[in-house]
Amino acid sequence: MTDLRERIAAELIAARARTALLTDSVDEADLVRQHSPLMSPLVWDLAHIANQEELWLLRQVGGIEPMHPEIDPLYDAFEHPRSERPTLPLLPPAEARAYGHEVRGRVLDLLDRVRFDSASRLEVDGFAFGMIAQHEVQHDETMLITHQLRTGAAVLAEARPPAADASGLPSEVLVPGGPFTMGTSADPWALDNERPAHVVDVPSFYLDTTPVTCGAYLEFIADGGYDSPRWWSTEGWKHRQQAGLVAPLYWSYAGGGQWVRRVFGRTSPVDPAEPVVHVSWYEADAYARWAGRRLPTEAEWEKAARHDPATGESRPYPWGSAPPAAEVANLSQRFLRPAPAGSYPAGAAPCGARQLIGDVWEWTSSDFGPYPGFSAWPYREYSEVFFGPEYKVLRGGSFAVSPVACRSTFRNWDYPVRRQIFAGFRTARSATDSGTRGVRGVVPPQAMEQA
Ligand code: AVJ
Ligand code: FE
Repeated sequence: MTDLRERIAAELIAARARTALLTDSVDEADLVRQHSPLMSPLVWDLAHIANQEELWLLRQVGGIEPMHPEIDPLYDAFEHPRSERPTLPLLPPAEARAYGHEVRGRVLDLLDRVRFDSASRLEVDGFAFGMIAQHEVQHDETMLITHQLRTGAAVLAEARPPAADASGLPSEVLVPGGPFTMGTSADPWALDNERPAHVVDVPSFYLDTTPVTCGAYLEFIADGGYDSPRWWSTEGWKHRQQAGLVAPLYWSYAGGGQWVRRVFGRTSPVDPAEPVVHVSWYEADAYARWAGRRLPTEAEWEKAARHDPATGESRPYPWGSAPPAAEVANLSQRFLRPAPAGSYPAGAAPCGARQLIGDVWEWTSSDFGPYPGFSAWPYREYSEVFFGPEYKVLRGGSFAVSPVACRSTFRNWDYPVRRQIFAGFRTARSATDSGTRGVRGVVPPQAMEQA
């Protein structure tokens, strides 16, 4: 119990440190401004984080009376779309901060006395506390997305991940066919859409060893990929035309074959070794077809990330069950960009794939839907209301998410047109397909270097 209490306190405190950095690094005008109609003003996220923490921990777990019931509707994500939020009578920055501070003080008091009573499902294994820690770091990623959208002088420190040596890495790895356990019934902090564990038979396939790099993506651009409808789905081509897409979001052409990209207020040449980020599902899908390949299904992605052929078991992370350390994955906004392809050999999966956790969210070909036996918990609006073909699943987490909300079973979802999220992708092919395109040669799995 002491361990659980300490873990919860540590997760909540770490999340709040990041929230504070993201909201203290800009001035008041910047906090209340809407930087894009796709995003809330940062001051909305700040009070929404506090309001959810009050709702679930103080009211539901603690049985404590609402502190300011009149503000609840302002911070209910379903009452007001993001585009409307700047017109609401939101708490000003100082009051939003004070509200968060007050709630957190009471939560830490509650944490000292809560008994994690088995009669209350929200309390068992500290689930509600884990859910709220995950909620805050998810909004820390949302707020970082807002930081990337904002214009003006850079305010976040630029820490760059070290260079990687990807030479000798095969371009793809084999994941042998057969059943594996997808989802989880055992992880106490897994969210409802990750449950329950169920067996899925996945035929043999090959998966890119690393996420697709800017260098590879530049070849697609140079080959006229954006101008050839043959690589695009019908919907994707329509969108490419309407939106005038020519390159990933934040890229601009500098002439002479050079592209530059803006990263948190600073512009620099596109790094060919870095995984591509800020592409829509439609662009990822078109690139994959151009490469003679396809996006992996969600089941393929998860099998590559956690199935251990030596034991037949599914593990929490590609490298096993130890929580993500700095040596295995690029998480927690430690660097504000993905690490070069081939980084993190210590984080490789048994199949040899690298960087499945962290760096960039990876688009999969799958629609967001319930697993067999799904039941909404603790509220329908976390996942269930989003199930359907209009959302595509992303896996693996980006450099912007924290370990508490990142694991091999974690599922994210968004519209196929979205590009402001930290999303990239890797490609796959069925073992029965040849996967022709020159940019992706086929290397026998035996030649693969195991980390
Ligand atoms: C799981 C990232 C799609 O940001 O909309 C935050 C997470 N849910 N507050 C989102 C979430 C409620 C959610 N995503
Ligand atoms: Fe939220």
